[in-house]
Amino acid sequence: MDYIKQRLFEKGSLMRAQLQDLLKESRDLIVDEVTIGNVLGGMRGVTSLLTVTSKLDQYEGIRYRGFSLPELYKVLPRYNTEGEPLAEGVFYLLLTGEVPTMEEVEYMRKDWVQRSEVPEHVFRAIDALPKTSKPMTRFSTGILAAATQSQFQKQHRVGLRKEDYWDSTYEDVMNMIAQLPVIASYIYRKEFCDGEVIALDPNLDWSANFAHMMGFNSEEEFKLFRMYMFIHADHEGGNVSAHTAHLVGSALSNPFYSYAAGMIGLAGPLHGYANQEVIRWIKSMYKHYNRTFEEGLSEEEIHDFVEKTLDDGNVIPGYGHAVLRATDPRFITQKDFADKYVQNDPLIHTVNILYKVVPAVLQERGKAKNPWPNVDAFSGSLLLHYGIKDYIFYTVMFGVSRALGVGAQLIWDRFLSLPIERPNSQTLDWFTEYANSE
Ligand code: FCX
Repeated sequence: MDYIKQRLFEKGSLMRAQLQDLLKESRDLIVDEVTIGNVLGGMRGVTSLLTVTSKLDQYEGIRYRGFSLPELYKVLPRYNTEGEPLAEGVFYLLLTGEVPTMEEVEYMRKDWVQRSEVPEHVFRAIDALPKTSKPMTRFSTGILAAATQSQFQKQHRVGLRKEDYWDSTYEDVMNMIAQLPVIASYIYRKEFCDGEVIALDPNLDWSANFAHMMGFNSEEEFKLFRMYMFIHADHEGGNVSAHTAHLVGSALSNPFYSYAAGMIGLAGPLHGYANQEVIRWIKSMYKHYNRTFEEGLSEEEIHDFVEKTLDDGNVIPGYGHAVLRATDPRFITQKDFADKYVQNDPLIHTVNILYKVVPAVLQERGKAKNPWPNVDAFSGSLLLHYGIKDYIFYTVMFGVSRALGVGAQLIWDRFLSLPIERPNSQTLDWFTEYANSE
């Protein structure tokens, strides 16, 4: 058994015992109540899922294994003090709950490099899609096609024992994570560049390799990709992409299927497409005023367009959140990055004005529970600044990163033998009759 699996096995055995004790001692303990408002409100806030990798605090934002983003900057291995946390270390932490050493990060890096060869038919499956296919269609198709490698599926068919499910799930998740930047950059190069594919560099880390294979090779661009992959890696279990992957995995669908399903969920405008929507919306604002980014817009003009968007019955993309009730720390991390590395970018200037204007307008309207920006309000402007102009690709980048958290959780789902999910549903008449009977 390799080193990381050994660590996982030791930890996992203790957690299995913890879970069994919990079930034995406290199976009937009530942790939450469910109202009709919850049922009709997307189960918002109802505690009903077990996620080991991360927890979202409504004011402080995401914590990976208890560490906030600023704390992770201090503890996770980086190539130098000015650098960004390495994805290999993020995954190690999410998976094992332990902060890795640089040696452990290097072990993971080499392991992913070795697992990065994508079967040829994956590219053929992507190529077979019509030209009109969106990048997320290509990406999820690629992941599904890669499922032919699934060791979990093969072993399950020949009678794998339940307590061993985690082992081949681990192999699948590791292979999938290693291959995602190759698949994603293939889509990017084919669709938005000259079609020339760039080979993986075995000396680079996972995030920098993604940048390299997309065609970005400066140290600053590597830092951008490391930061982006780090902040998007996980957001606890109830968001659409993470929950979908967990749900589909609960039917013992293999990790490639489960993750591809999660990616289809990420492709909604209220979730992972919001990073594209932000840029599309800002462009539409400039078009409305017939102005270029360089010519800029005044605070008043931006304010009026925000009001107009709401009056037209649309949401302001990049603002609001189902859980957060403060500015998303992932927004702050990106703003800090921009403040440090980017000077005089007109689009980023607009994003900063929006940060001044939008919360007050949303507060005045009194509808959105959270008037503050989320991660998507900033990410597109940074990517655009560094030359990733085709914003319909942004959600694919988000998706590559999210594999770190969701993949780690899938391994734990199988380690802890979490059962198939099957909440109860009732008809509208049932709810009405129930309400009338009370
Ligand atoms: N602009 C305008 N109205 C908004 C709003 C926004 N940014 N955010 C919320 N509202 C509205 C809702 O549409 C809802 O109106 P309704 O009662 O007429 O349906 C009302 O305020 C209450 O919604 P609220 O409870 O605050 O928010 P939800 O939990 O229902 O929805 C999302 C959360 C994120 C979906 C919502 O804030 C939104 O649509 N934001 C814009 C899209 C976006 O940025 N999504 C990315 C979120 C995140 F980062 C991610 O998951 O990737």
